[in-house]
Amino acid sequence: MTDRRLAKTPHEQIQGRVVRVDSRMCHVDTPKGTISCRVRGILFKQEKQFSRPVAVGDEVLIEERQTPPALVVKILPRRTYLARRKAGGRTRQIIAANIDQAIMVLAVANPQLNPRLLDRMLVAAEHGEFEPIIVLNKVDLLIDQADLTPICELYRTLGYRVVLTSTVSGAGIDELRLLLKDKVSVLTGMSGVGKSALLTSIQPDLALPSRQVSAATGKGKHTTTHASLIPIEVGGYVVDTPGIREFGIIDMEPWEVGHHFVEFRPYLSQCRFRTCTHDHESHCAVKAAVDADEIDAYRYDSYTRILTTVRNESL
Ligand SMILES: Nc1nc2c(ncn2[C@@H]2O[C@H](COP(=O)(O)OP(=O)(O)OP(=O)(O)O)[C@@H](O)[C@H]2O)c(=O)[nH]1
Ligand SMILES: [Mg+2]
Ligand SMILES: [Zn+2]
Repeated sequence: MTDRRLAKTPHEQIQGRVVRVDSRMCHVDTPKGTISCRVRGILFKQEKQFSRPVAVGDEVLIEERQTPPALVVKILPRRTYLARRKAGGRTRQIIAANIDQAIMVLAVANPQLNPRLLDRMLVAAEHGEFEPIIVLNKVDLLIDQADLTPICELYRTLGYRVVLTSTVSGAGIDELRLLLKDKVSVLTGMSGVGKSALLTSIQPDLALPSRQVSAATGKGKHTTTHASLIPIEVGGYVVDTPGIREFGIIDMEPWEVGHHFVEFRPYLSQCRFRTCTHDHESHCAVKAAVDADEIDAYRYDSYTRILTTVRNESL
């Protein structure tokens, strides 16, 4: 006679890493291989902060069922995450979790280089506490590469690594591949800057979708629709994310923004007010440093723009 209670014994739980997320399903890399899972409904209800409870990179516990699919039953605490605010809305979306470094890809042309966007991305990376690496792609489109010297110098002086690449000439690809080795890296940047093309250059058999930038608008078409974690031959994973049109700065108090500008940090303790936002306050060491040319005026201008966004978002 069968003991009916046996059928109800708790299911065995397996730990794995989410490598792909579709609307309600996700694919989890486990010691038993990649398993397709449904996300337990309660996790959607419990999620207050983000539009979806599971992101690529998440470490999760899953339970296999007699009839597939398996079930994601628990999301383990995240070490880091990269998130954005959905365009036009207030819901936040996690792009990837538990990542070591963010490869911030910008094109030097087509679409046009946007250092304001770069500063926003850097703030998000500093806030998320992962290492940012700046990749300036499509250098083959420049007649004179010396045009990039000021921007390279500015960000290198701040301590960031800046890599110049071209998927056409192959410049910088070996350097980028070495930087990716044994790390979990997220590639982020506007649509059409060449994220997928860079991954294909690093490892041709990744065969990711890549399409032409719209000639009419100069904007890339939204080619990559689902983020996924891709194992690479040299070791590690990369995350190719859908293009980011609006890179939201989220979950931040106005006074925190200055902490994410690395060059402000030495001055912060010298401002009179601990919660100084370095725009209207008196006795502000950051503003004094800008006036003394110790802090780059362009970066300070980026700062004030981001501060305005953060203030509006926290209203
Ligand atoms: N000239 C030139 N074109 C490039 C380079 N890298 C990529 N492209 C082109 O730029 C276009 C967009 O490249 P993708 O790799 O699809 O861009 P993406 O960042 O993945 O875009 P989304 O998936 O939409 O976010 C394609 O037509 C590529 O061939 C480069 O180094 N030089
Ligand atoms: Mg792509
Ligand atoms: Zn100040």
